[in-house]
Amino acid sequence: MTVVRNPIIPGCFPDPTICRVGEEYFLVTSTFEYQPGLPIQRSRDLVSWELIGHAIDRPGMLDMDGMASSSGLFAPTLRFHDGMFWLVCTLVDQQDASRGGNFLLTATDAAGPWSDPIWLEVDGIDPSIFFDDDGRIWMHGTRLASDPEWFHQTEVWLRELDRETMAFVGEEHILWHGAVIGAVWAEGPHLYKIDGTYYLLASEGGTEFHHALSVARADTVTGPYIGNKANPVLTHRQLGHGADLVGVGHADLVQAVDGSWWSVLLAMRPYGGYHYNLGREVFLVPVSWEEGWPVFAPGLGRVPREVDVPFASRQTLGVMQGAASGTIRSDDPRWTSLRVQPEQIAEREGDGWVMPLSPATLSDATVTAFLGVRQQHRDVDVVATLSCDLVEGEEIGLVVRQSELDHVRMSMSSSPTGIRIVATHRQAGVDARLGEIWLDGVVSDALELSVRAREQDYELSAARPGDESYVVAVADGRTLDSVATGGFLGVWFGVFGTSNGAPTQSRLRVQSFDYTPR
Ligand code: 6LW
Repeated sequence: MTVVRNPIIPGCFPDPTICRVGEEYFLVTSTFEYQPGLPIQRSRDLVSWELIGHAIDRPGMLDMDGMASSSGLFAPTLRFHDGMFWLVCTLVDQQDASRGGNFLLTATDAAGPWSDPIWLEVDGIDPSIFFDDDGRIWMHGTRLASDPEWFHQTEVWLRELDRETMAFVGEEHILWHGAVIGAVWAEGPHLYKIDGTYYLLASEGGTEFHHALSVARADTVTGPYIGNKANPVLTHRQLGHGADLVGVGHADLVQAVDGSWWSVLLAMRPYGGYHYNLGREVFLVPVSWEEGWPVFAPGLGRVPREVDVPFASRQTLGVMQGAASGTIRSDDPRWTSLRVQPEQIAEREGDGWVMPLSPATLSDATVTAFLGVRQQHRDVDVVATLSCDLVEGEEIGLVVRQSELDHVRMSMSSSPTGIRIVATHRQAGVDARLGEIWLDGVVSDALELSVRAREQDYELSAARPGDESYVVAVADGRTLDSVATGGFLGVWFGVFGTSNGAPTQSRLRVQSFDYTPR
């Protein structure tokens, strides 16, 4: 027995999609307003994952400027066919439906380079792509039903894609509205052909508490698709809000090298009440086949916290799977920025960064001077060593971020009487002061800002390196998760610098950034 812990990838990595190429597995997740976008992770045992690149990793691939938080890159699908990786995804602007759309990228190496986006003439979200064994390519996805019978009824559509022109051909087919009458958001569809039968896997109920996984099958790709009598085949919604895992859904299937079947899916781990600050994380579930239907977590019917993965490498056990730990150097692929690539707003300098301050602030849904990483552990210490020759009106600092509307930021500014450090809680777009301290000196000397997260307490403090540290405020994390704020994301820790609207020449030096799980 080789027992591994779920989640296999902690932190905000929603909507996992997976494919296998030979002995390697590749997995991609949604990234919304963060860039680089669509992280590509690779594994040889489904358990230990390495971030090898991002599909959206160069300036100009997508225009996300002005897109509010939880807009941006939604659920992708990754497949390998004919010597090539195919990735389909949606760029969503929740405020302006005329922007974005569904697109396709290809690459011969999953680590990149990926092609520029090829835009597809179809609305909706959650595109997926299926390569039939007769050579035909079928795109599918979900969108609000054109003639709905209930609120937020959606339809899963299917249409053939021409390999040469990458354009749709033939008529469209509607395959599925969900397994349950009244089901909202039948989404995240994926088609497979297994032993001559076509299977449609889809989630429904919305990607929160009522999320559920259903399956249907057909003899021909265009249907009709008949739902499994056991639908929904996997959900935790019957367990109530006190369950250790909630929101199970958005699954993809993969057959391992040894012939066994597995599903990756998302779920959330609430703590400190019904709040899941780490966002939607990636879980691994064994799948068996009975009477022509997949059975998820056979004999259990729930997402297990421990999974026996017989082929998992023993070396990876006990290692923090897929997680950040220690100093995060500037060449680490886990760094993200908002709406543009990190290289567009900052320069690497040794292990750290130099980031020009931005007139835009963290409260603006635009490009701003921000660099951050996901919170992947409930209990963690984050310490940033920052310095800057600040001009009056400018601030640099550390933020615990959900969005431009909801975050807790600790800002330093300079004055003739010393350094002022203020903690501000922005909630639903309204700022409130949480705490304030003053230190002697100027900010051009390095200062350490830290967040000590223990369950839902986020303690913010400041210190001169090697000196006593002063607590500025303790924020309640229950105000920062998507249960409290809406949206699709988990919490990020980041550094920022703003001139609050004024022209600026100032540059923030991020000398170091440590992330240490406790
Ligand atoms: C995604 C949808 C969903 O497009 O949430 O979990 C949406 N499912 O399929 C955003 O992640």
